[in-house]
Amino acid sequence: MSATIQRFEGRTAIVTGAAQGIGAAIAQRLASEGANVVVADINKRGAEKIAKACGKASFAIACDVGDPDEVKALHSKVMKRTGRIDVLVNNAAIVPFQPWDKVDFKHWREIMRVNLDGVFLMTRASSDIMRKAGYGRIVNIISNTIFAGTPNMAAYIAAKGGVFGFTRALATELGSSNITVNGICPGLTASDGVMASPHKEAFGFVEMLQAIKGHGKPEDIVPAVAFLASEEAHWITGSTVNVDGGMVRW
Ligand code: NAD
Ligand code: 4PL
Repeated sequence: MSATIQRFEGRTAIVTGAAQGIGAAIAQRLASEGANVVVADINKRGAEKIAKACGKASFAIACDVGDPDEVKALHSKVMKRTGRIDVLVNNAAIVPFQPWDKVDFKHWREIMRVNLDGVFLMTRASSDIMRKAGYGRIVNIISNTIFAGTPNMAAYIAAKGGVFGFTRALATELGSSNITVNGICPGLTASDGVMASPHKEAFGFVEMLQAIKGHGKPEDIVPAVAFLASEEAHWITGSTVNVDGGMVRW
């Protein structure tokens, strides 16, 4: 899709987990609307490929969002290169398929480290820069599993529920700095990760629950993210929007 509007001209946007899947689609859309996109991912080569597709104002940074030192290093690099952070999309996550019998403390901790601590670390560092500038847009990618209680994802759903609550709390903390914080809950989406996992077997069942039929694709998630990341969404904060073909109708 070639967007003609340029809502992100002159803006720097960090998209985590953008080497593939939903994050890659978000990164390319923000770039097509003029953003300098920081493609942040633990997968360095994948991130470089997407940064190239985003165009020459964008660049890749290898970063594990759950590692405090790596998150700190990412923020110094971004500030050196662009001097600003206008948009943060917390999209990076592990999307496990883990039957309850296999949910041990090691699994639980790793999911919390990446999917919840990662959101905290990225947001702590980015929002401190946004506060100084007096402008910011934070969009957290959650999941409609927090409403559905989808099987084989207990630790994941617990972490995403944490991000849902954090979105509301942070909206309160950052409102006076002209920073909005909102969430998006995708339903089952044909991302690279999902298509390489047992989750892909669930499309038929999920479609049966949807108000609008079809299989969710990364491109279906992007418009709501871009809107909340734009200047004109200034009156919306602390909100979470389901983007799932009406699966849970929340
Ligand atoms: P994906 O597995 O296709 O891609 C995830 C990306 O995150 C990968 O590039 C991976 O390398 C990166 N990543 C993983 N751990 C990381 C870390 N520690 N630091 C930095 N990057 C890391 O996933 P996806 O399906 O595109 O999911 C993207 C987001 O959407 C996630 O937050 C996921 O929870 C959410 N979501 C996905 C679905 C779905 O059905 N695909 C549904 C609801 C929500
Ligand atoms: C409905 O977030 O929202 C499977 C895998 N099914 O990761 C998800 C649904 C999955 C989802 C998700």
